[in-house]
Formats: sequence, C-alpha cells, structure tokens
Amino acid sequence: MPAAAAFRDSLLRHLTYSLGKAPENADITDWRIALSLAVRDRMVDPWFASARATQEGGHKRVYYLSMEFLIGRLLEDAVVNLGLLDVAADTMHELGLSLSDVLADEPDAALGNGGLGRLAACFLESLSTIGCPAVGYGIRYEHGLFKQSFRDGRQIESPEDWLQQDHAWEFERSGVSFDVGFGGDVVERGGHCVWRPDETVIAAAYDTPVVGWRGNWANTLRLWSAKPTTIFDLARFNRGEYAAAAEPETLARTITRVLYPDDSTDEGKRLRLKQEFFFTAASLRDILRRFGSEFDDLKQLPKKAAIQLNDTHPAIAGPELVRLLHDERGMSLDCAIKTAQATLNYTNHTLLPEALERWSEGLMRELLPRHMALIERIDDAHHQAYPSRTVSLVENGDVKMGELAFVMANRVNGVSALHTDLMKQTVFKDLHALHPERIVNETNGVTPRRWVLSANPRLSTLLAGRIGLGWVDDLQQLERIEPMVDDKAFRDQYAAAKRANKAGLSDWLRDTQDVSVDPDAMFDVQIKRIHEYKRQHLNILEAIALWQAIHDQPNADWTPRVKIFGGKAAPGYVFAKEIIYLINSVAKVLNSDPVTSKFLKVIYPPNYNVSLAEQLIPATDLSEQISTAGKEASGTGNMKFALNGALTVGTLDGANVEIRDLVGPENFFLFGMTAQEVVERRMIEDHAAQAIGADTRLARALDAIRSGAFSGGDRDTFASIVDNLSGPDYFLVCSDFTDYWRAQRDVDAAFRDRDAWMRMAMLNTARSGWLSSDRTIRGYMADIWKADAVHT
Ligand code: C3B
Repeated sequence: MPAAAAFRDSLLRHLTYSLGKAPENADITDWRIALSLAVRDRMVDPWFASARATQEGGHKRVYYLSMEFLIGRLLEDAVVNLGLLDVAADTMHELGLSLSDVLADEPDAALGNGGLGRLAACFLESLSTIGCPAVGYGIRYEHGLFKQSFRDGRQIESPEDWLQQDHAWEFERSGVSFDVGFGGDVVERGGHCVWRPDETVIAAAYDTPVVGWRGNWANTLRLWSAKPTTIFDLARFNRGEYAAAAEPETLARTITRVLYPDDSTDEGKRLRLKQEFFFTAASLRDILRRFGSEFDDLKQLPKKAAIQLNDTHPAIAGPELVRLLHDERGMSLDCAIKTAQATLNYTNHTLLPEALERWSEGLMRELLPRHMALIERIDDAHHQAYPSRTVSLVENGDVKMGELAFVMANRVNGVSALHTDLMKQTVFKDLHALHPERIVNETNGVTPRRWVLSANPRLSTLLAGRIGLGWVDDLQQLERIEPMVDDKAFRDQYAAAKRANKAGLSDWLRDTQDVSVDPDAMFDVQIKRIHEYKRQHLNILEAIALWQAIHDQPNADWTPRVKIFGGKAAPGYVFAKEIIYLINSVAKVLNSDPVTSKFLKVIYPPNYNVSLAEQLIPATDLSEQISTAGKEASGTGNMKFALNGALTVGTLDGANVEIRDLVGPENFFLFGMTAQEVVERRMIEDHAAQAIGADTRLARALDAIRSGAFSGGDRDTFASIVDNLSGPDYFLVCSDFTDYWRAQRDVDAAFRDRDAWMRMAMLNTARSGWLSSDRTIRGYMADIWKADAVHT
C-alpha cells in the first residue's frame, strides 16, 4: 500500500476502533485524537529501537529531573519530526479538514510556568534529535498553569484542564509504580537506619515518547501521578460516610493536582515540598531499578547515569540518593555520598534571593525525618573535607536547597556567560572558592524544529530554497545565508515572508482582540512572565511618554508602532498584577485616541502560552529584552526572536550579551546600565528622584499615571506603582528610562529605512545558529554528563 494510503487507513482504524467513532459522527477533536494515535504508532518502533540500542550497548543515560515541562502542543512536533507533514496535510484535506485547524484543536499542555519549563521541553527534543539516551522525569499535573483572562483589565485566573480530553500521547505504565512516604520516624535495626513513614502514596508512571528530527531516535518523558495506597475506606462507605470514605484518595491525588503558579519566588508551601520529594523519590527509584536490571555494582552508577537537577526543586535528590544507597542498599555512608555526588548535577536558573529555595528544618524533620538527619551528616562531611566558616547547609533554622544541591553535585552550571560569572561572584562565592572546578557555563538554547521550522513556515521555505534543510539539525548552517543579505531579491523575499506573518497576526488580532492594526507598522513585542525585574512597566512608561510626545506634535513624522504584551503574573504577586492592570488601562486610552492611535497602539492578548508565542514571534520586528542587568539569568525568548529576524532592544543581561556578540552590536539596540553599574546606582539613595528630576518626559509620564489619566481621574488606582517608581525603584526603571527612550528613537529611525532594517533582521537570523538547544545539549554531554550519542 502506498505510504499515504497506509497512513489514511491507520487514521481511520484509530477513529473507528480506538475511539469507537464513525467518520460521519466524528468532530474535530475525534479526528485530532485519531491522527495523534496514528502518528504515535510511528514513534513506537524508533522508541523501542532506541531503548534496545541503549541497553545492548550498555550506554550511559541522562536523567533530567524537572518540576516543569512546558511542552505545549505535541502533534505538530511529532508530525514534523517524523516527516509526515505532507502526508498528514493531504490526508486531512481528503477527509475535508484542514491540518492547521486540527493542530490548533490540541490543548496547550502547560506543565510549567515559564523559561525553566520551556527549556526542559526544548532539551528533551534536542536529546532525541542528537540521539543521546535520556529520560525526562516530572509531574503529571492534573491542572497545568492557570488560564488567564482579563475582567475590566485585571487578571482573572481559572483552572487549566488539559487532561479533560484524552491525552493521546501518553502510555499509562500500570506495571511501573513506587511507594513514596512522608513523615513518621526513623529507627535502628541491625545497625541500619530504617525510615518508617506514616503516610504513603503511590507514584504511577505515564510515558510520552519524544521523537527527534527525522525520527531516528526517541526518548521518554516519564511523568508521575499520585495515587492512594487504598482507594477508599469500605467500612466508612458502608456506613454511608461517602465523602470520608474517599478521603485517602483525595489526599493522595492532591499532590499532583496543580502546578504551583509561581515563576521565581519560593511559595514555601508544605504541599510543594511534598511534590518535590514525590517526583524526585519516584524517579531515583526508577533509575536504580533500571541500573540494577543491567549492572551489579552500584559504585558504577556514575558511569552509567548522569542525573541533572533542573533548579533546586529536585535538590532533595542528594539526601534521598544517599538514603537509598546507604540505608537500603548497604553502601557505606562515605561511599554513598561520593557516589551520589558523582552522579548528580545541578543547574541554577536564577540569582533572585527570594527564588532560592529554603525549607524550614522543622518542616523537613516532620515530613522527611531521615533526610534531615542525612543533610546534617552531609554538612558535617563537607565541613571536614573543606573547612570553612562561611559555608553551611542549614542557616537560621532553614535548609538552603541551593547550597545542598551544590554540595551534592559533580557539576553546577549557570545558563548564560554573565549569569555563570555572577553565580561565582555572588550566591555561590564561598562554595566556588572551595570548589573552583565545579561551576561551568552552558548557555541556554532553543529547538529550531519548533521555533523556526514549525513556527515560521514562510521563513523555513525561504531558507530551504536557498540552503536546503541541513540547518534544521545543524543550525550554524544559517551562516550560509549571510552572503545573501546583499542580494536584493532575497531581501525582498525575506521581507515578504515577515510581512505575510504580520498580516496573519493582524487578522488574528482583528478577529480575536477586536483591534485593527496596520501590518506595515512596527510590531514591538514583550512576551514573558510579568515580573518587576523584567520591567514591563518600563515599556509601558515609554509608551505613555511617546503618546504624549505625539500629542505635542501630531504632524511630525512618527514611526507607527504596535506594542504587544503577553504574559501571566503569579496569582499572589500583587504588584505584577497592578502592572497588568496599568498596561490594559493605558491600552484603552491610547487605542481610542483619535490623534495618536494611528501611530501607537497597545495590545495585550490574554492567556499567553507556548502556542501564542509560536504565533507572535515570527511576526515580530522588535523584541523587548529590557530586564534590570544582572537579574535575567538567560532568557530564551530573546533567542527565538533573533532567529526569526526580530531585532532586540535590550540591556546587557543574561544571554542578551551573547546574542549581541553573535549578531553584531550594529544589529542590536543596546541601552541601560551594566550589572556593575546597577549595583553602584542602588547605593545612591535618591536615584529615582534624581532620574525623574533629570528627565521631563519621565516626570510627565509618571504624572499622567498619578493624575488619573488612565484611571478615569482616580489618583489612587495606580498609586502603588507610581510610589514605588518614584521611591525605592529597586529595579531602576527610572534610572534606565532616559537611555531606553533614546534607544527606542534609534529603533524608530532605523525602522524607517525598511531595506536596511531587513538587512539587519536577516543578519540576526544568519548569525543566531549558535542559539540552538542542540549546541547547548552537546555542551552538557561533553562538560557535565560525559555521555555520548548513540546511533541506531
Ligand atoms: C528562568 C529564568 O528566569 C530565565 O532567565 C532563564 O532563561 C530560564 O529560567 C531558563 O534557564 N527561570 C524560570 O523560568 N523559573 C524559575 N523558577 C527560575 C528561573
């Protein structure tokens, strides 16, 4: 049977026999699930072959432990990587459906908050593309990141329900489950410590295959779901106490019910610690089980397994692995600590002090008594080996998870060059002095399969026509288009692709946001979590100042701009929610202003997620990367924009530094203080007042907010924002405003020469190949994991 007919046959069989639907009764979701199952079938053989090759060759495996995997939609990734795009499109067309409608029907699996979770998803895809044996371990949250809507401009959160529909990608592994305990006590038996938890839940495994480019290799994403050890209390049920009878089940399931809607602050919730231990403990047991099925000598574990802790969330892995090796497998404590240290590695993703997890000793002792004791033993052992007065794992009654992860790791890495340097100078200064070889840098990256090939088909087609498809898994090949930037015909084609993407976005904005924008205006986009350090308020302040300037001279030659914002604020982060309200309030005034709205619009589509990012990034001209220097560990959105030919206006922060080096300073709009200058500026007590005094535009913009220009004349509405900015202004919005304004006017001037702008945009694409997550993963493999790619 020809390939297309076989695929169609498989799809119809799934619709009929897996879903039990007749074609005439099937709706788009039925078709989407049937298509997913037909595609999933094609993953299974490479998946088995990969597992077999790993096992037979005795190869080392990488285990990526992460609280978050922000995978988004999976169908398109799978179709693209398996080379089924044309077949799937034709098949759907024959059935009277459009593939893009079917793809858009998939829920966006938001098992993560932001960059950290999305990075984990890009890494899994790159590991499979490279053919490095790996398992991603995480939590199968019933409810991912909340849905955001706006009511009168304010953020409203509602639960996300991606699992309401069948999740076509996963395989439930009823044979793979582990008991995970909490609480209880520790007793000694036969010279061994035995932990006797007083609460136990079952961790049940669900596997999703992750297939790499060209379908040569597939790894596993294994997510754990919590189940009760006893389903319900029959005696109570028979007495008619139905709710009480179901209590064990409810309590257990609570552990994997929701993703903490928290980006970079530590919520400090007991339930969160339970979640962390739950998935870490289950994953480690699974790793030891797999190791034990292939090898005997546990001391060889570091040769066969590299475990990566994605931030401190799984940092309890240190003491838990020691406990498993020492208490349960009889290895000496010293050897158990050394074996764990040689196996574990830790990635730090933030220097924000409030985001470095600390758990109170009391809570630790109550929930994980044996672990608390082991943390003290680890601390003692470290003190003995490396005498230091300043390094300690427990401080003021808190266990410091960053320090614990560091001490228990073979390698500790930062996620951009600047971030790694700052780690050495600040949070881990003392530990770095004791272990100067331990900290390494692995600058983040993004997968080009999703972020260029799938998200930007017009650009991909253009590239394919010129340089083929080699760039898809060898992104440095984008350099080959650099000589073509001086070819006017190619520039025009590149410009046409961007223009078409913008026109598509304009249509979408008209249909969904009820706002009309000119596709020839500059599309200026800031999409990321809402956080003071990311400074969405600097951006909106500049919009206000620009609006005022246009009013002053409405006949001047302004460069039309559409400012687009996207992002969620943690529900408990009041100030961030005020920023959202301010942006929406400013948008309302500006967009209905008859004098200025043809030059300046502000749009904030709600519920920013991976799918919306895929839509916005290819249509962007200007990427806003304006964090206070020293605060953004890396950023990865900045990379997606540069690859898709958006120019950056940005500070010297995170990976912006490397992006600017790559694309050339003349193709990047730099502004603002350096990390060092930020520290010095903060020492000036009235820095904000000084900045406001020196810049009438800034003073006037703040006055407009204060006087109620965006709050129907009410002076109190945004008082918290104005007071903060004119007072403490910790993130130095005012101090960076003047230079930001200057940079934005440079952007305006540059955008007016469209041809020169396109040349710069093309150079951004041509020179950003290094930003592939394939390069990042190869760095981890060489420097941290000592793992090799396996070829089937
Ligand atoms: C983020 C950082 O804020 C980003 O700068 C970085 O690019 C990504 O991680 C990936 O390294 N981050 C996050 O999303 N959540 C945290 N809790 C901490 C950092």
